Amino acid sequence: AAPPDPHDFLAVDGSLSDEERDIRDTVRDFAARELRPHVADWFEAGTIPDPRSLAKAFGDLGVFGMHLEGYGCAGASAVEYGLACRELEAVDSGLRSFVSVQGSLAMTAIRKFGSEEQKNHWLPRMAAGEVIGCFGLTEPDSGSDPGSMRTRARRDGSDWVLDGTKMWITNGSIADLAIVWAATDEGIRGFAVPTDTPGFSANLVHKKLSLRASITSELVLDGVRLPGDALLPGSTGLGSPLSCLNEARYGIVWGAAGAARACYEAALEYATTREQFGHPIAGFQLTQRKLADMLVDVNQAGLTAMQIGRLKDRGQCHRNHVSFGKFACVAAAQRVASTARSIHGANGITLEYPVLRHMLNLETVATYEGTEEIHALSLGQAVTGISAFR
Ligand code: TGC
Ligand code: FAD
Repeated sequence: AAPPDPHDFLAVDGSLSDEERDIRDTVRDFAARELRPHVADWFEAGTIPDPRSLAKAFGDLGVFGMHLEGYGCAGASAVEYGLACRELEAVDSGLRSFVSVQGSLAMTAIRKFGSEEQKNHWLPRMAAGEVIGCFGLTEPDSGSDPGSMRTRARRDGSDWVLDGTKMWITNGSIADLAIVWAATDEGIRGFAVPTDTPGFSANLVHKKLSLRASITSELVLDGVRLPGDALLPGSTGLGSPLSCLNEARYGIVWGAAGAARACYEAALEYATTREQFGHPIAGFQLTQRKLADMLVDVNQAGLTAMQIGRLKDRGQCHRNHVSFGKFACVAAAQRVASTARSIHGANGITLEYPVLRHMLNLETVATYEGTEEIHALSLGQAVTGISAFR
């Protein structure tokens, strides 16, 4: 057998179909051309300077809702969608987030729970990147426990009136459409809220030290009056938003594997070219141990993502599989990013190299879409049958 490729040690990519490889390469090329050259500046600026153009470019690339069927969506497989997430997050978690929130959260909520009219009205333009969506579940006092939300929707004749505050909402200030989850007399339900509706406002979150190449906002709903058909009619209870989260968490499984890969590759390159004590630092045993640890984490994360993707394409992916992947791959990526940063020495703390940027981003990735602790408890419950959430 041939010796392993340091960049695909377990030859997992060798198992990709031609179509899967094409999609991976298309997104990889786009990322190298359109994203990687700018991302450090965006991170430093703490924003995406021209999010409308970026949305249009993502739309043209075909990654918004690419795994959804119909309504202008590509109907790609789970593995194909995962490969796209991996390539995007190898550049920056904030860019994968942009795609996750649009496709796996906002569009998925409409695809799963929307009326035929809502699907026809919103999805084709969202797939094209002409309409930007956000997904408002979290509130200032309701994060891991979204069932405790205070945002309320009450009926007034045939209208709905929404009051409340959502917090930490990705793309909230630039969105045309907010999917807002609110408590009603019939439990938690979803609403399609055009952001130009009177009473709706969004405020940027400033001073973030993580996910800086991403726009994060507070949403304020102050007597937002909506017609009856703004309700997503298929949404029934907390399980509805949580089922959208499964889709976004699935993308994170792959994305984290991408961030880990990018950090490992940067560290390998740096270690072989940086010399101290008359030798490349890659020649020191301690550095080789770090590279070996990273190699294992990167490949195990890649295998985990691929296996969960294959299960998903066979219709056998349970939400506990997704929790396993989010828990395992994000933790692996955090270890790899931290080790890669140490290999870079002082250079590692700058934006000239990607490692600290990934390390900081992964603090968010470990927090959103269910914290590390929440997924640990989901796995604990899965294997013991005992819930330790409350
Ligand atoms: P619990 O009583 O367990 O469940 C309520 C109902 O929901 C069902 N359910 C799920 N359904 C689908 N998928 C899942 N993952 C589900 N988890 C639970 C459950 O079967 C039940 O259904 P039913 O019919 O019996 O009523 O609910 P709980 O209140 O005890 O909470 C469970 C817990 C803690 C696991 C859940 O609330 C949770 O996942 N918390 C974390 C919250 C979270 O992840 N928020 C993310 C916000 S969005 C975001 O972060 C976007 S980041 C941007 C980006 O992705 O880039
Ligand atoms: P808390 O729930 O208050 O948790 C604080 C700590 O307590 C954590 O360590 C947690 O694990 C721990 N904890 C909580 N409950 C338990 C328990 N039962 N057992 C043990 N430990 C526990 N939300 C959206 O709805 N839409 C978005 O687009 C979105 N984008 C985001 C973007 C960014 C950059 C960030 C940082 C967050 C985003 N979020 C979004 C919010 C995110 O989903 C929440 O931050 C996350 O769910 C955690 O909630 P919290 O921050 O309120 O923490």
